[in-house]
Amino acid sequence: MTRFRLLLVPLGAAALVAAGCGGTRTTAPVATHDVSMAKSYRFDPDVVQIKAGESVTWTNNDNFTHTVRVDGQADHRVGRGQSVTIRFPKAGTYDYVCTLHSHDMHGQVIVS
Ligand SMILES: [Cu+2]
Repeated sequence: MTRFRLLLVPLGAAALVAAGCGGTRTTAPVATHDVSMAKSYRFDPDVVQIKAGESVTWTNNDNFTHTVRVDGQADHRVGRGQSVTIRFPKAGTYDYVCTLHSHDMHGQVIVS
């Protein structure tokens, strides 16, 4: 019984940390074509809204290399001070992620 309890405590702490990270996300989409990879390990804003045929540019303003991968497509490596522009020809909701820091860095492009 004592042993069982010891196992439960660390698991509970980990779950709390994970919930805290997810809760800090921006939820309302922002109408913009520019996403900053801001210090530290953030997409700002993380949820953006554009029209079909338009592009989004991600610019790395952090001190670390990040990536942008949209819906399992090509993974774009973006070093410090660099940027990547991706065009969205079709309407839909596209999830994107930094594959190096997927726990903290993810967002959506909503194309109308
Ligand atoms: Cu990253």
